[in-house]
Amino acid sequence: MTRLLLIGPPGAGKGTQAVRLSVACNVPAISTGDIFRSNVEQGTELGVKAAEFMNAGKYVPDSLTNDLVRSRLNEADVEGGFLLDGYPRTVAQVAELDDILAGTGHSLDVVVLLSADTDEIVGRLLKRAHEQGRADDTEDVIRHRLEVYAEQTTPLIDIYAERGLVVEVDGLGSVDEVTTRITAALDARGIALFAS
Ligand code: B4P
Repeated sequence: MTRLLLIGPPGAGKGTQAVRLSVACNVPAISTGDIFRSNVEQGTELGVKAAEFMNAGKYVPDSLTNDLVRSRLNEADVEGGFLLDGYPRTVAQVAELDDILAGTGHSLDVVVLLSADTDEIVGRLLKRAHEQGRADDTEDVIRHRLEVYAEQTTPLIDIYAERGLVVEVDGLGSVDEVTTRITAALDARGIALFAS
């Protein structure tokens, strides 16, 4: 019955770790980035609107993002818990999530803050650009995404830290090492873990 958030700069490894933590915590992972990308690929109305922002390294407007998450968090499979990867990313999204959770009578258990320095992040994303050709992984767009993160998402760290929810985990090292660090931090907070 774990409800957790994964926050961190682009390229810190949120998506990579979310897949593993979803198994470790036995909850569905919900990645707003993945949902937007899938809508872009399918050419939906949401995808067309989202692509304009994503390709420029901007956040998709809160109005679009909040509706999407509200409807996803009302689905039956998240009643027993969830992992939100990359949401919330703005102060307005925090308020929206608070409201959604208040409506369900649940609260968050932990916010995992995955950290990584800028050079490492830029290197990883340029590598991903080479491998996957994502439109938001060019160097200029990556730098802009980092600025947007610093401006709009870092204030969330204090908000959740004041609630006593944040565990910071170093995102440098191999994917396995980072997973081990996160699961150890969750275990130390009494979060139930399942064997993968
Ligand atoms: P995301 O999909 O969340 O994109 P991201 O931040 O680049 O992904 P992530 O951080 O998960 O990448 P990962 O480290 O796993 O969002 C994309 C866009 O969607 C946003 O820019 C925004 O426009 C929009 N969006 C999403 N959510 C939104 C919201 N709530 N509000 C508004 N807009 C929103 O992977 C990076 C690379 O590093 C990969 O190639 C991976 O293989 C590699 N890697 C991972 N861990 C590694 C390790 N330990 N060592 C070496 N490489 C590693």
